[in-house]
Amino acid sequence: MLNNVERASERVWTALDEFKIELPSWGFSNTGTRFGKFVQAAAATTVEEKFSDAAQVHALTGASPTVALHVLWDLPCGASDVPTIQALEKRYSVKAGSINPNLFQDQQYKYGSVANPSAEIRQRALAHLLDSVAIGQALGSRDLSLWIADGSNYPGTQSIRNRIGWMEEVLGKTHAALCDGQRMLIEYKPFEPCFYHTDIADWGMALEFARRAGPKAKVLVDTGHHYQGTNIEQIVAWLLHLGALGGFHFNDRKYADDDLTLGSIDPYQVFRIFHEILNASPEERTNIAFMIDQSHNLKGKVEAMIQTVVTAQELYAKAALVDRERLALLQQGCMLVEAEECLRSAFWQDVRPIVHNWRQARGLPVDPLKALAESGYVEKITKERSGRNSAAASSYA
Ligand code: PSV
Ligand code: MN
Repeated sequence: MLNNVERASERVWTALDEFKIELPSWGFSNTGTRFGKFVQAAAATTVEEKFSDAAQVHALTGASPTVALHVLWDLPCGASDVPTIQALEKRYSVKAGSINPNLFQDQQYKYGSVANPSAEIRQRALAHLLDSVAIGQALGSRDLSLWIADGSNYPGTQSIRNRIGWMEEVLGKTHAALCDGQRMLIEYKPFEPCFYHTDIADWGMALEFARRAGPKAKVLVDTGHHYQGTNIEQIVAWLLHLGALGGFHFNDRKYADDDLTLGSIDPYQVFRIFHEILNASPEERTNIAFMIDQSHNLKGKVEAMIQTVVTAQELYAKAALVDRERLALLQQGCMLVEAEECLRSAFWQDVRPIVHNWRQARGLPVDPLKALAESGYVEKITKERSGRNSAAASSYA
């Protein structure tokens, strides 16, 4: 018979074994704010370097076997770049993960992409989506991850209603091209780059677009894409209830879409989100894509990614510690303080010793950040890449 402590440890180990989180290729390259970029000597300058960095994070954490690709940034020639990606998958033993079409950068998208008033531009946006579906199929990637930045900046300048129809039409056609096992995830964001209206502004709009597109369409929750004070775990509970939760883009924020390290501002919120996920059935959980969406302007990129994965594992482990049976009884009896304490006590428990034991048992470094520092990897890539990065820095001057 296991005692309570052993049972809790077992729950944490099971949770850690199943927890995988995808790395964003763009999190390894130089990115910045709209005011400028602080170029880092060690940042990845090619897709191969992004794979190499992702592989390093996975080797040290054992939790990130896939890397999300942004089509325009990582496959600039579209489907003809697929063999290059496949060769990198082999060389670095990390797989391509979600495929992210880019409908926000091209000059033609000034007034929108799939919701642009021009039928010709909408058609071009659809063509890019269909190319991205084909890339996903060629790479055997499950998820097409859509962030559509469309919207407008001033009242009266666009027909909100027309744009709903245009968006619906293109998403429906994209859904029709998906093969078995492929999904499309619809991400929402209330503002930025548009500052009056955004065509997919919240989870309700994303859900409705997903429902109308078809059963392979699900909602993607980016934790940085909400107004201050939004109860994100409630959105998560609803999407789970409706079988519509496709996945997450994890990051933290203090003000807007700040791209801060997961849990650096509000770890309790991440814990509450994970608590809702661990309340779901194991089947529901296997189909939730956990992805990081962070671009670090100041922190070292590989270091920040490892710190993020480790934080995610720790918060997931804490959520696994919650005594759900007891909590359910307390909730049923409206034992408010006891119920809250039951949840809080899991959050406040230091799970690091359990996570360390788990890492040791799985042949992983007990402290991945320390192992990175000792590996000499960052020094090596700094030497190899600094020339290219300083050339880029002078071109931004
Ligand atoms: C937009 O803010 C976003 O969250 C989308 O997921 C993009 O693909 C990503 O950031 C990278 O710019
Ligand atoms: Mn995102």
